[in-house]
Amino acid sequence: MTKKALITGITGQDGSYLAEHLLSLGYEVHGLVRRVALEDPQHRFTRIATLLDRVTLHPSSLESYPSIFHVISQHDFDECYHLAAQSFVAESFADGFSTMNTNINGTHYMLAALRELRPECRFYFAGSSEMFGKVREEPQNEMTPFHPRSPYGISKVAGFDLTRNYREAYGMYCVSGILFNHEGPRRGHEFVTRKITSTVARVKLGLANELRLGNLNARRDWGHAKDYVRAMHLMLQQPEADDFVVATGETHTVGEFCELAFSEVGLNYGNYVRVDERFIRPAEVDLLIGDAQKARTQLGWKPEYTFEQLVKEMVAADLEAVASGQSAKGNATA
Ligand code: NDP
Ligand code: GDR
Repeated sequence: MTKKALITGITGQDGSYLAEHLLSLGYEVHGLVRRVALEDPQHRFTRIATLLDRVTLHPSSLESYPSIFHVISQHDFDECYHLAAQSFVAESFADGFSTMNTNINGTHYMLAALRELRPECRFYFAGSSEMFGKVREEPQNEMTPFHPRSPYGISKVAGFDLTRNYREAYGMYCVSGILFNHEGPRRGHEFVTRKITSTVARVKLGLANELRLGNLNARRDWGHAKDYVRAMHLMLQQPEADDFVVATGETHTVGEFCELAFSEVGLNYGNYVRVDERFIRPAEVDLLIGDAQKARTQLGWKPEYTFEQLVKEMVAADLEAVASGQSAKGNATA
């Protein structure tokens, strides 16, 4: 029997890769999208442009319980991947209230509607390494305590707790992936990796002469989004619902990412990168490095991309995109 999956946030980086992955496995894929997106498909659906004839999109908003309830009432979904969120940490400092509202209530609405209508549907929550924040140990695993450092991180801890509570209180199959940073050519331009690789391309092509960044010393465990969506799917195929850390186990500074990305086009990053106070956060997460041993052992998951391959692919895609004047959201075929 064909399985039916609902993806919230299908227009985002992860949603687009996950939709492709599930389609390749024979799933019937549905996506929850904002009504404004349906009205402006050329700009809003760039990441899923090549999938539009193979997925069913439903207008809804994370701020509206009735709209979520209506979508879930229409199909007997087997799996639900709740990826939609205000996902930019810096924006959560600018407007913590709307981040909290979307991320916490949105998750609660999804869980409540599933409990009411589809209690057998398996639920995945997009948890984050930002929940570890001011880290208590290195590397971080499923037992590491949380200490979030931003409204975004706090909203993800609340989503994680809600997900666990629905599992424990109502016996539903609800899991959280604690995913460390994952990137790729479809990454939003506001995130540091894409900001770096798109500027590298513009510098190389003579369209820019500097890259203004905040904290160059922050360390992140960066993987490739294509690898991470495989883990999301595997988490919903287990005999028992459980939470998993997904990470590469390698950490690099923002400065090291810059060095490698500029060197890909034969340039020295020191000649272009400037520190700009505007991009320094009120509270920073200094160091993230994940221990994904449990995912490796129990899910049989491991990343296929190396850090070097990730940077190479992103720089190459941005060189091509900038040269051809492509849309800011990235090429759906990348
Ligand atoms: P993106 O920012 O690329 O995508 C976010 C998605 O959420 C978009 O589809 C966006 O829709 C949708 N969305 C945002 N607000 C609303 C709303 N109010 N109503 C309906 N839809 C909304 O994020 P990623 O793909 O990178 O991440 C996916 C999830 O995983 C997020 O929850 C993120 O917090 C989490 N995460 C991501 C990690 C990463 O490194 N990428 C690591 C750990 C967790 P639209 O296109 O209309 O804006
Ligand atoms: P992050 O990703 O906050 O880890 O959240 P981001 O790429 O925004 O920042 C990574 C690190 O780079 C530093 N930095 C800058 N960041 C941005 N965006 N712009 C800059 O100019 C800049 N200069 C330095 C940041 O301070 C930070 O230390 C991402 C998101 O995808 C979340 O949704 C997800 O949960 C986490 O990863 C895991």
